[in-house]
Amino acid sequence: MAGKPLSPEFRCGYIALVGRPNVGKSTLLNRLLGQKISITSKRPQTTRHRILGIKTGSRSQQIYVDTPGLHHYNGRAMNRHMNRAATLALADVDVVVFVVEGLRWTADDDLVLKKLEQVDCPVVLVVNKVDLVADKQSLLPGLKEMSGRGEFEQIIPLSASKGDNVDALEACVEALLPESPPFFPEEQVTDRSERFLVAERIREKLFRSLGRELPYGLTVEVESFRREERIIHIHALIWVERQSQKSIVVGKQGRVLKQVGRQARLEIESLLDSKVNLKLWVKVKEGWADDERALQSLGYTNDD
Ligand SMILES: Nc1nc2c(ncn2[C@@H]2O[C@H](COP(=O)(O)OP(=O)(O)OP(=O)(O)O)[C@@H](O)[C@H]2O)c(=O)[nH]1
Ligand SMILES: [Mg+2]
Repeated sequence: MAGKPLSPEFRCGYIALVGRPNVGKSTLLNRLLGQKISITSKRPQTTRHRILGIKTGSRSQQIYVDTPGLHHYNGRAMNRHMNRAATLALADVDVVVFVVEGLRWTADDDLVLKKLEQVDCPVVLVVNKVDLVADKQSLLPGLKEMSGRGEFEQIIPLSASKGDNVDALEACVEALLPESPPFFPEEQVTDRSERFLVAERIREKLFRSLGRELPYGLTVEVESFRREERIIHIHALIWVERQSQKSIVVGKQGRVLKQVGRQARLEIESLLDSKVNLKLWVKVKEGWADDERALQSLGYTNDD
């Protein structure tokens, strides 16, 4: 694109990826972009913010918005923040991609469908994880049944983790974008800072290493980020809600924290293309995840 005149038919616009937790929205974003922008895990409620993934080609600039999973929640401030962030992402987009998991339909999918009644842009239904549908015979009637649940521009079965049929989604989305010059420079792939991406990689390793309950009570904050000629020094704080959680995150003789730190450092080195010295501390902030002010100070802001 650089230097070349833009074709008058160039398209550009925003595409929100929405759905209940754990259906594969972030995996799909990374697959569409061909690189890791959003963190993923087998635990629901991994994504906590809106995150842009920008893909610029010769015909279009597709600006995908990854979102937290919409869900019925128990009133905790963090869950409220996540649902609000996902809902806000529906405003002012050109296309909505509603992601569901195989042929399973749950109460949270209904919640998403209800939200979508308020949008007036086209909605594409993505049936993800088709690689897990054992009975392939059930796929066609299953898709037909799905089509009766709402007004969808198209229904696209795919596998985000294997990459099957993702190009069909991209072609569909591209055709639905308005003609417009690009909004972002062609080399920009996200709106998020290096600090944010680093904190997220650390959180991913924690989510993947820790047991079932713990991940929801922790968050990561990059306290300092200092670039030297050949190395970047990063200090990060892992905030937990209770003292007992701190010992779990640290592990026996510091083993868990050490392993998380090593895994995160390797990924961050490749992300930043530099040697990294990563130092992690675990700190307790009582009940931070249900405290609006604590949330704000830890980066969970209203417009985010
Ligand atoms: N088998 C299979 N697994 C998938 C596929 N797509 C995603 N997954 C897995 O599903 C889990 C959830 O994926 P995520 O991308 O984190 O899901 P999400 O919708 O972003 O989840 P939240 O951020 O919690 O809302 C991970 O373990 C993924 O590896 C797929 O196409 N096939
Ligand atoms: Mg996600």
